[in-house]
Amino acid sequence: MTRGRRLFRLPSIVVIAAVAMTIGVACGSGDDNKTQSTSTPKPGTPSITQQSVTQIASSTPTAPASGTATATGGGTTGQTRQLNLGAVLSLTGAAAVYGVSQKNAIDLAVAEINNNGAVPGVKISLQVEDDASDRNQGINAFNKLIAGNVHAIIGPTLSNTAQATDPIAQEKKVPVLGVSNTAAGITDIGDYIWRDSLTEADVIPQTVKKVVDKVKPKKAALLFANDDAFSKSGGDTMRDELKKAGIDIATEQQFSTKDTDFRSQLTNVKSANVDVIFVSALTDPATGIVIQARELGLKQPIVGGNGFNTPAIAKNAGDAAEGVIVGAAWNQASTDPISQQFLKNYKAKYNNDPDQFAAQAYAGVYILAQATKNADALDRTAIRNALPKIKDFPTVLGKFSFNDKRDAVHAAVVQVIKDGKFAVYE
Ligand code: 1QQ
Repeated sequence: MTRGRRLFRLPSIVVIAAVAMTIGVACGSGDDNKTQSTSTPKPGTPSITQQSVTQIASSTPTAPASGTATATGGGTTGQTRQLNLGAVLSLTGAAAVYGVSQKNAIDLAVAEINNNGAVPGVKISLQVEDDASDRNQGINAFNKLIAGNVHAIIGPTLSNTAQATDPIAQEKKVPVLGVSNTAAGITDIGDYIWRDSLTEADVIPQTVKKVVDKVKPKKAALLFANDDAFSKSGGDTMRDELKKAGIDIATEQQFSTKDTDFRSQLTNVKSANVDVIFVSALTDPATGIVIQARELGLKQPIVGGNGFNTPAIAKNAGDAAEGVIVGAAWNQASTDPISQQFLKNYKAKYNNDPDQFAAQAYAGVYILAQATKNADALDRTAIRNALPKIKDFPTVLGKFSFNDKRDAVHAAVVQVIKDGKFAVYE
């Protein structure tokens, strides 16, 4: 029976999403440009004043909501549920390139849902808080949103911050959906903590396998930041997977996320004569390492972890970034109609391409809206309890499910930077 319903639901949701998103391009600009212009720092620009933005749901749908409700066979006739959604994002600070991309995508999804009835029966009131890429600011943002009665929180951008914020939400029984946390152990914090972001442990085995097939390395170097939860966890996973593949890790080098000069570590890498260089780092150190490695004459393939999944790497490292390999949860080459439509709508609204972080954040809004629709009641616990029912749910990331550890299940892709863009590494 579940299967029958699913088969019925799949095509109609795809069609509705496509229709709603098309309308979204035409009418989703006014409101969002306002929040957009108040809260979008230039990627990489440090220390812009911390942001807090509230975007209240528009009450007048512009799409034929009754028609879409009939088409899904959804059970919410007449009554609209308002999901009070909080988002804690790194709009400033070291992780701003990821957070700004996430905010853009969340605004797009909220506009589609509020203005076009993309999830019939659900509207969203969105409150975005900037955690400034900092644990303490993240804690303040979580406390503020929880006291303000949000039903659920998306974020925070960094695993490093999630380690500090998520126990607060768990204690207060507020569901959290991480959309970019990839470190090990985040969902172990408790049964209110979920994520739609594939972990490093999900993605890196596939990346290593591809690199082994194509590069056939015998010796590797491993570099990672030792003061960031994601960077350390990614480094651990890379080490495990390289060992499993029988590759000798000839040298391990550590650095801090704030470092800008990696020449001593890279000089050690140079004398180790390796075949491939693995790097687990956030965008700024990742960019510095790529540039300085090439300056020092290191020509080996560089393989990054999730921190490399931003166009900022190619933009800021230029030619030095060509050939960099990174596993991801999404690539714009996906032929999935939801993905194609998302790409079109995002480009129309923001005049640039979305990245993996945008796709995951966009999927996160739809997942929480769908859970709100399916929930037995409109409250935190009911929404949390509806999350396990998200199974083979059509999203921009492909068919999406949660596993029994509340982590994401969907296909991953290995990418390579080619002509300044992420192409599929084949
Ligand atoms: C994490 C990450 C970062 C690269 C996300 C922005 O994966 O902190 O978990």
